[in-house]
Amino acid sequence: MSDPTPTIERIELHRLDVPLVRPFETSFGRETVREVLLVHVVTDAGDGWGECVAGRDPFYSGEYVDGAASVIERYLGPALLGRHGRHAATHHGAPDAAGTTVAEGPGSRGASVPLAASVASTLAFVAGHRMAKGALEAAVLDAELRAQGRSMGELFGAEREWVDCGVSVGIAPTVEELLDEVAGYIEEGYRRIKLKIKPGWDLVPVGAVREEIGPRGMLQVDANTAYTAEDIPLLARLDAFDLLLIEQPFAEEDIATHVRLAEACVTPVCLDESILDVTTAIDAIDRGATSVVNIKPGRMGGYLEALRVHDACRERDVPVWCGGMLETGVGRAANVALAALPGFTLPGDTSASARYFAEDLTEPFVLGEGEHRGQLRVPDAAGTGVTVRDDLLRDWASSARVVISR
Ligand code: SMG
Ligand code: MG
Repeated sequence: MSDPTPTIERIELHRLDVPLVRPFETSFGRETVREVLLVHVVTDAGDGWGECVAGRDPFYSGEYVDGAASVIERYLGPALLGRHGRHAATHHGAPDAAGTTVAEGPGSRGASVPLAASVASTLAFVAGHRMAKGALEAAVLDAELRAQGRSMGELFGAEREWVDCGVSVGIAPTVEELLDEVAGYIEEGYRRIKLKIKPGWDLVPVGAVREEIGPRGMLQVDANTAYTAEDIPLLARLDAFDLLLIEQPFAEEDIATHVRLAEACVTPVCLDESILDVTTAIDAIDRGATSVVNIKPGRMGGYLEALRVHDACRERDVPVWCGGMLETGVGRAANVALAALPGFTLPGDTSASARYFAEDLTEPFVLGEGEHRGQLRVPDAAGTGVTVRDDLLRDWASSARVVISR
């Protein structure tokens, strides 16, 4: 613990086009290629990698990958390097108790990773852009933990060696094709199925899948904000299918309509897009808008905030599960470590690499067998525990890397 806090020397941005094994369709669009933004942070104590979860288009949220790369290049990267930004000069390299992320009292996980714990406060002068900030913080965290020889799971407080995996199933051209796809995932061992829904693709496909997987199969749905208050009676009819939860049927800002739905149905309502940090999480829980929370570190500005959301939910007996954003092995590794915390009592969208990619950017995540069927092993090597493949970084590059230096 007496190691000096590392100093960031350089930040590199890598843009990749990673082909998907099959198109992924949601209520807001269809992806055939995952456009990935990777952040590589080089410090005087070693380097680290973080993955930005922003998508190609600003449809899931207001953030998108070109915007994230731009805000990092123009504002966030230079601030972390101490070049400019309102707080950069005071916080960089000298995190102190004024950094909100480390001033959380004893037992705070941030205390042993002072550089990573200072990132959020250093970047707070930029409004929003949580996915961009989260990618930077993840890269710094990886570098700092590698330098200490500690894994993400160790820092986070992972209590399991294996985590239960679910799979998110996109909107299919026909119900028959959906049933085929679901049957394939069940065969592979996935422990929970999540169906993407939208108006016109809800009761019928959900009913068909419930029939196919039987009454005991874990099933949930995700609407990605595609419905409005008028649809409450229709959504309440999903109660017939004994779902684990209904995820984010209404707009990100619309907490009130989620409360109304929660009052109108038995199925738990779960917020995803609406939960931006621990404050919005507690507010949504207190108001009765969400009785389960989808934790996606990228959406919350990073893993350290995600830990706070986990802890706040646990104190309130609100179950959480780990969401996914079609991450490569870089982001998946950290998600799997997070999902090993005790509050993650439901299977996550932490699928195997093969769910999306024929080849992963790191060692692939492969579902276990026997008693670990439908589970992924939590990496235990330092940092994320995975290594980025240089060959694929080159082969999949969609533009020249950007270097931000002091
Ligand atoms: O990584 O398996 C994954 C994706 C899971 O459905 C998933 N994510 O709203 O939860 C969600 C979506 C957002 C991503 S859509 C591009
Ligand atoms: Mg979702």
